[in-house]
Amino acid sequence: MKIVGIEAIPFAIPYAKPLRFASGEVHIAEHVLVRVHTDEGLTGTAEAPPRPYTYGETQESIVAVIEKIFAPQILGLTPLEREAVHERLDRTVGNPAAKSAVDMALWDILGQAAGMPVSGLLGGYTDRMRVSHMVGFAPVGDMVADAIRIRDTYGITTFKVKVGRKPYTDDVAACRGLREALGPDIDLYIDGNRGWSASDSARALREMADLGLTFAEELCPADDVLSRRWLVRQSTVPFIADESATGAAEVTRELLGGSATAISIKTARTGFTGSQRVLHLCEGLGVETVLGNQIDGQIGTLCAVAFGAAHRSASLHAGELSNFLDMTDDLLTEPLTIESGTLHIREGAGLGIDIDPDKLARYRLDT
Ligand code: MUC
Ligand code: MG
Repeated sequence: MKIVGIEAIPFAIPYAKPLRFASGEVHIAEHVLVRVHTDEGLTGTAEAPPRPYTYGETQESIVAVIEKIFAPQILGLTPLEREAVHERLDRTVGNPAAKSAVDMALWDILGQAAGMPVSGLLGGYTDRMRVSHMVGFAPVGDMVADAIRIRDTYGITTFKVKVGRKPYTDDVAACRGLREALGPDIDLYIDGNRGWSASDSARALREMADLGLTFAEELCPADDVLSRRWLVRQSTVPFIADESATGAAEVTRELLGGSATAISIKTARTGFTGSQRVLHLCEGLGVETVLGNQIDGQIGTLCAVAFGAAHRSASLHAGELSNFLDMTDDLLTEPLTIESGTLHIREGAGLGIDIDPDKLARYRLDT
């Protein structure tokens, strides 16, 4: 079975509720639907969500790199030759979302060809994950109301609070408001998207010492090398590297350099193949991971839960699988549902991604 075509289809779906955080904000999901076609009629599907302010990818750059650079290099290979595919994709540095979508679409083909779910092929640990929800910047009262609505509607009891604003005391007040409103049984952790200095981060962590946070993520830039190590040494909770650790080599550098003590794994950034490398590296080093979210739509979320549920260590903590709830619509024929704070993988062969043709026609930008 050979790869005979790759489509990169840009589409745009507005958010009902934009997400705001220290390194940017998202009002419209301007993603790319990636379809890999084979000569035996199987099609693998995945979604690439560009994050321009983080990795420099845009919707246009993803379409261009797939059509002009990646497709010509991998057409004619078989979906089993994943090492050869990655060798060719990795001649080009960067472009993580574009590479990941191609990788996950290839796994979808493998699952369909084998008649088995991708989650089972990856590891088959369980069929579901507990869900963690991100609370973006807003006045404290709105953040609290949002978290209560999400808890009461979907049964979600883990929240990642976006921090990194100046003054840092606004974020401390927001976290305190959330803890007071939600009570002691909720898991709360924070993500600064590099917005604070190391010294403000240290002060904020001290002032929130009584809030029972479970993790602190990317509070200050990893490029502030010595001050970040200084901060991580004094953190009393695992310090997650997210955008500073986008692959196995960076994960190794950040962990061995003392600039992180836990790792965020995002299938939108490392696909299934690279995410497995990172996960196994972390397992070998005895480092905790959290399944992150690159503000994925439902297709990306289905990929993320397939990966997280496949692995014991990836499913220990709640996975960030709920950003799609804030979108006005999506492309799946059968929408994802979160109940009792839990999201299930799709049974059946491959990833179980079934695209609604009318929705794709409505939201695609290339026709
Ligand atoms: C996160 O964990 O940082 C915001 C930017 C991005 O790339 O992902 C989100 C969430
Ligand atoms: Mg993050």
